Amino acid sequence: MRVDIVSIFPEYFAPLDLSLIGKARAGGLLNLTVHDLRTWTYDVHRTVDDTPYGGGPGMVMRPEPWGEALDALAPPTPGDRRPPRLLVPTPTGVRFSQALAHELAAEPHLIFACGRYEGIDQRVLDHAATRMPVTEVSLGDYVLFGGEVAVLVIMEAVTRLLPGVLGNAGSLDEESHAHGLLEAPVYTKPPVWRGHEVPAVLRSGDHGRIARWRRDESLRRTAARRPDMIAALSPDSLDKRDVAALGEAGFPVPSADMAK
Ligand code: JD2
Repeated sequence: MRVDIVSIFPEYFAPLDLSLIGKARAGGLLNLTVHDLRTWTYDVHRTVDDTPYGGGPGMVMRPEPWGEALDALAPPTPGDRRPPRLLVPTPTGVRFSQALAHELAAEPHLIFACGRYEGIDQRVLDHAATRMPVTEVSLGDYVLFGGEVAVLVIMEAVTRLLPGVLGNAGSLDEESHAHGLLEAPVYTKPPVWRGHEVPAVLRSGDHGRIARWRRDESLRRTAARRPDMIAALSPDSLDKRDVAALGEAGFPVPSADMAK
């Protein structure tokens, strides 16, 4: 997969040299380049911002450097070749999710445009959309200073889905959001640490009881922390023990009598 990131703070992306992302890059699975937006400025001050039309606080990123950057990174696509997909982090975007990470991991070429200030002149995105798919994306309902951290998050989620990045050990089914429930807690040695014991069931060797315990913990956790995820469960994914576990977690299951 090819990835281009455009930002006025290219140094922000130093973490992408490390750990498994760095290894994916070194191994040729991920061809990632970070670009300084100011490469495409020509005034003596290398200006990237200007005052907003209509007034209001702050500054807006001017369109010209972005237009040139996108011309350089996404030249007119010859014939039937797929154009790159442009991702623009913004607090007004669609929510980033594991499902979107899977979509992005299947793309041959991603371009990330990192805004700062009050964001990028909307015409940049409108014009880009005449040439390539554009997705405005948000990490969540809080306000950051710019898009750089969002790109780090998205690249971490996407890279671990690329074929060959994870060994067989950490395969796809492991994802906390794949089953529609949060994962159960995890433990390692020693069996007692500062007076806290590893749950006996996990040391019992009884794989049936272990699976049921993990399922109960998943349900308990999800009910306590993510009631929205419980509400989204299809009733026929719950058996009678699931309904009992949810009941104990103080979560009345609608149509519990439907449970298998
Ligand atoms: C960004 C800003 C608009 C006020 C570029 C914020 C984001 N989940 C998220 N929260 N905030 C962002 C984000 C992303 C890009 C930019 N700002 C600051 N923009 C109004 C402040 C500028 C994501 N993804």
